[in-house]
Amino acid sequence: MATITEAKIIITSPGRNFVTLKITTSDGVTGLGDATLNGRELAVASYLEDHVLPLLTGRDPDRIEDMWQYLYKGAYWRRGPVTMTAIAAVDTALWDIKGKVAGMPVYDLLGGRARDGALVYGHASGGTVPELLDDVARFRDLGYRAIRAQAAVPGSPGSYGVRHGAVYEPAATSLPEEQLWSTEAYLDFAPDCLAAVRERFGFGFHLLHDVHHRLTPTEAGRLGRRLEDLRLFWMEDPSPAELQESFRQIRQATTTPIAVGEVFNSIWDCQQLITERLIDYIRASVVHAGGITHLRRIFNLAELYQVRTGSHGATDLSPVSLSAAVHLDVTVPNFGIQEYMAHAPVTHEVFHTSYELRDGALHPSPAPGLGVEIDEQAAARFPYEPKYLPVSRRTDGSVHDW
Ligand code: EZ4
Ligand code: CO
Repeated sequence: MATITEAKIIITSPGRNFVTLKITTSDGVTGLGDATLNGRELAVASYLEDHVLPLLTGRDPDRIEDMWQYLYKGAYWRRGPVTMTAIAAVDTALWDIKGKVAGMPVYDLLGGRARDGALVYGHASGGTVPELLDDVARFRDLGYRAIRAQAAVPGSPGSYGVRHGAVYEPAATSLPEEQLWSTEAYLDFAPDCLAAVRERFGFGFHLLHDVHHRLTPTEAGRLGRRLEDLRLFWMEDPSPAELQESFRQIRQATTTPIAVGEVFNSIWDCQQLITERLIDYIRASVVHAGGITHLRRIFNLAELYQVRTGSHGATDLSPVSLSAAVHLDVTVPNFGIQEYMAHAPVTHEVFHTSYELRDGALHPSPAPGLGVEIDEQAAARFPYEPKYLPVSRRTDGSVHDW
């Protein structure tokens, strides 16, 4: 029996911060897992370094489900983003190792491909509507078949999702930037802005929009109703989702499809949303929802209720978890779409990937495991930089959901 002989944490900042777990077995096989929790990176690094790595040496890397149960139940303290991201890193690394040992890509370990590639959506944005339209045109020219559209709201400088420079990266400052938010200005602007996209480009592609948790269920229902004729693929994170039953109100108000879940950590965060069909797409990710093992459980539950998948895939999810997501995406029958913000070129100096974007879809490579390797010497050239996500404040100075 092979055993785990070494496990280490690699913290690196090629373009942005990433925390990566690398596990090595007695047979010399290595596996990678993403452990990046944007803005709280070192908490997961410590959870792994101080409390999980000492448990790994000598254990059997083949027993992935047992490891998951051991780390989840064995901690006694359950769920939460830090714990679940740490478990995800171990889980993902063990799937990578199992694939390499078997000589199979992870999608074959998961039952084989149910589709050729994973349809992705790109992020178009603009400081003005004309700028947004130019950016949508750029994504159309690149062959994207699904595009998310976000633009700066006049009178609300803290609009979510607007790119400054080449890459959209909200965790950009060494202390949290405080941004001004006006729900009224947003609700006045968003329907006209999205209508301008359909007017110029028509309906021959999927159009998505991210509300980023900023509306009440009443406001979200009103927005969804106003957007119905634009036939969005989805309206993302219309409201914060701690109160799962609140989505019933949004659901009853509109037929615009609803997606939620990028901040979820476990199946229990979305159990009611799924089993009562309060959403159309579940956005939980490999890295923040307990790894391939747990995300597959969420996706399988969703399948029973005709809820499709739409995994989070912003650039703060490293190429390791993006690759893991694509391996899982191509196997599940209820796949919907995969978010894809291409990583900055400098990120690929550290993470060597093998998935490919073709015809608006990501295709995992048939290489054994996950098909991602880390260049540790390159990683050492990019030391950790403390960076925080912004904070939203309403026009009266009170804190709002960012
Ligand atoms: O704000 O990943 O749909 N994508 C998103 C992301 C999140 C970031 C937070 O770290 O909402 O851009
Ligand atoms: Co989002």
